[in-house]
Amino acid sequence: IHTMDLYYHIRSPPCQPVVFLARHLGLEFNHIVTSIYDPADFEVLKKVNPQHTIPTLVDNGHILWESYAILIYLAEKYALDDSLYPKDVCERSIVHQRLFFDSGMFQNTTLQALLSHLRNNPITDEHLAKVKRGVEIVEMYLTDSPYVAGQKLTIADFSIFVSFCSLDMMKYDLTAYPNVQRWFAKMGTHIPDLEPT
Ligand SMILES: N[C@@H](CCC(=O)N[C@@H](CS)C(=O)NCC(=O)O)C(=O)O
Repeated sequence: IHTMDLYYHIRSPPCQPVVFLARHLGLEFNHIVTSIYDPADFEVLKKVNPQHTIPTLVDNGHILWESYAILIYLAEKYALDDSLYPKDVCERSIVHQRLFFDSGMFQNTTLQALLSHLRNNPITDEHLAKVKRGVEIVEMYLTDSPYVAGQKLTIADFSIFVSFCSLDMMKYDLTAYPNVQRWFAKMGTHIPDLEPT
């Protein structure tokens, strides 16, 4: 079995869903630790991915970046069945809706909030309102469903879980969101060797 290269950094939230999904699927990566702040690493990354973002996957010459595209690729190519990325058109469309919600809004909102927190920069009320709106939307996804896209664990759970890890790291208060709390705790059971992020 060949190994895939993953350009990544442990402290990069967008890398984590990919690492967690790989663990869940039992896949192995050759991890190429890449600090986007290190000029030498940056040059190496830029040769592979002109957009120079991590995560970047290289699977037998096939180069892919954007964590969402990587999650879909890994699930389609390496999952034993279609439960993580359902083939049913309607079920799949809900997974896409959740992924695009994270991609278009929630990942960036939570990532910027975490960065402000870590740098001791003030977070504006407007930004906090956006975080809250995102959290409320996920609480709503989980109203009658154990997972964000319905009855089964899907790749959307991995993405949105990591956005909540960012909030968890900044000690964001989730007590008003019981569905999110229940789901967040359960997600740990789907990821072998979940380390504090
Ligand atoms: N939407 C992208 C975000 C990737 C991203 O922005 N990663 C950051 C590190 S946390 C990065 O590589 N920044 C370097 C750059 O944009 O030059 C994804 O989900 O993969």
